[in-house]
Amino acid sequence: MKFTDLLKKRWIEHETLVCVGLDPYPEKFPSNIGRRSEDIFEFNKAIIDATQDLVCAYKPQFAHFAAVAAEDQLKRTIGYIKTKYPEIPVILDSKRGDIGSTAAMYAKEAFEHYQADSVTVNPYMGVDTVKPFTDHANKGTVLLCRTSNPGASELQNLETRDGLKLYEQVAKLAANTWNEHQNIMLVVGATAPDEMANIRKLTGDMPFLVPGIGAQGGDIEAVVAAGKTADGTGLVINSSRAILYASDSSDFADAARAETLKLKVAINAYR
Ligand code: NUP
Repeated sequence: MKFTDLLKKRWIEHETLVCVGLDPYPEKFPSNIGRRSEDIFEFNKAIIDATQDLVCAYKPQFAHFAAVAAEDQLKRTIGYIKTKYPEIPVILDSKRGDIGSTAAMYAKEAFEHYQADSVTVNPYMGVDTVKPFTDHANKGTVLLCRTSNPGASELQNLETRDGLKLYEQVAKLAANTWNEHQNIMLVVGATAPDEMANIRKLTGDMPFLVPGIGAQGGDIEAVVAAGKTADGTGLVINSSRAILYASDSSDFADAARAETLKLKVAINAYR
């Protein structure tokens, strides 16, 4: 099934906009799991089994695996989701971006090697570097538009032509000329609700990946008000550390479930 259809089905059938981010820090794992890079899959599996009915997506972050030479653990994690819970879309967060010929290899890496349903991409190099991803019509391409980090406004909020900010130009291109296959989604940080409202005006019902809730302090009510679509969906609201490390003891999976449920209920209260 097409990535965007998987997502829509999940939003409706499971009444959830929550995405659990899989950002493994082995040194934070509970001692019953072990704290080696080889223990990452078992940790992720416990988190996935404990939260699968509460999420609309999972988002493994590539660097957290690659930094400890655990790419095999990433492949196993995505393979596990795709086999056991094939209806849950996986967003591989690797923020790729390069000239077209290399971008095609990054797309192959994400969609064929790792079997992700979508991948985060830096659009700064322009259309020829985005197209190798969007040409995979059934997969999702998640473009950085207005990120959640403290320095995001330094470049992304710069004024450009037609009175639009740089992030608004990205949103406009993404919603129009770049979106031939209707498979683009945008990263819009929870820490920037005003910008999110501007982006929503430019993009119709385009789905947003929203990091910045939880550990980064984004406000759920403001995010839902600024970003939801007319049917109360349109958002994939990610939380990583606040869920994964809710407890550092053997009850970590139960604690992760409780945090995920809390976030789901809090979001739904404002939809
Ligand atoms: O703008 C962005 N902000 C952000 O935090 C774009 C992202 N992809 N992320 C990612 O979301 C970040 O790399 C991390 O994997 C996750 C946020 O984690 P946490 O703050 O919920 O722990």
